Amino acid sequence: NKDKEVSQSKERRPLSSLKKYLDNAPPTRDFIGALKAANIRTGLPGLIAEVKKASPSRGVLREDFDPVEIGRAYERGGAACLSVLTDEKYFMGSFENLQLIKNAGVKCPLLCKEFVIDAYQIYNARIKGADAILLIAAVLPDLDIKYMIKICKMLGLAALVEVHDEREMDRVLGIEGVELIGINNRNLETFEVDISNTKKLLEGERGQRIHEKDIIVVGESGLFTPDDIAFVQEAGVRAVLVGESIVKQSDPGKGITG
Ligand code: IGP
Repeated sequence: NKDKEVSQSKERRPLSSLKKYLDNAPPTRDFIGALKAANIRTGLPGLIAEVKKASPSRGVLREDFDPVEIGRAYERGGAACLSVLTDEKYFMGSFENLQLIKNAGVKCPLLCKEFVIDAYQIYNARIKGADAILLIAAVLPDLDIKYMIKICKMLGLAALVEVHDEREMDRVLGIEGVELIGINNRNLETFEVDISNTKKLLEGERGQRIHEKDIIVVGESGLFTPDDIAFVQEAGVRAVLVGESIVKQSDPGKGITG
């Protein structure tokens, strides 16, 4: 039975078939370095601007969605990095969008926003032009996170490890090699957003540990106004991930600097 499983998964996704593409893949860009540089340059959190057509909680965000136009506008507007949804089922994204943006000459490092549950997806993201991937602590055991971070390092990718409560934060702080943690303000079960979640998870001893480990924290979801950004910055983030509020603007690059 086990053999059958292996051969089926091989048939579906032969990792070896990716090898020749991996050997020819151009070098990755420094995702974390770009966030740090933007933070130091502007005194504001580095922006990861999200290319997102739709979401389960909000439906279609933009009818005239053109991933390349949006990616270019974000870059012009001063985003440090981009996040590109590749999940098709819930976000109407695609790997094609990631490749289109990369091939259009956008220079910002790219986060592949995919629900990663196995190593194949990481190799695939690397080949399709990603510079970073997302690892969601709510769906991955500690050992998988540790193993996937090793794969990322080997491939030159950054890993954004996402948490949304204290328990996940404590787990992730115990995993070797974590350099970038995202705090999601959206409760994944109720879809409710509360930006004070970022503050809550950075208070006290946790904040201290993060500082000592030189981990960059990204405030994620539900950020709309300059006050929201100031609030999470005050809480200790050096980067933010913003989707809805900027993707909906008539000029998505313009909303960034304001
Ligand atoms: C962006 P918002 O509220 O600005 O559109 O959120 C981003 O944080 C959100 O899309 C997100 C997400 C995720 C999507 C955060 N973590 C995990 C899919 C999977």
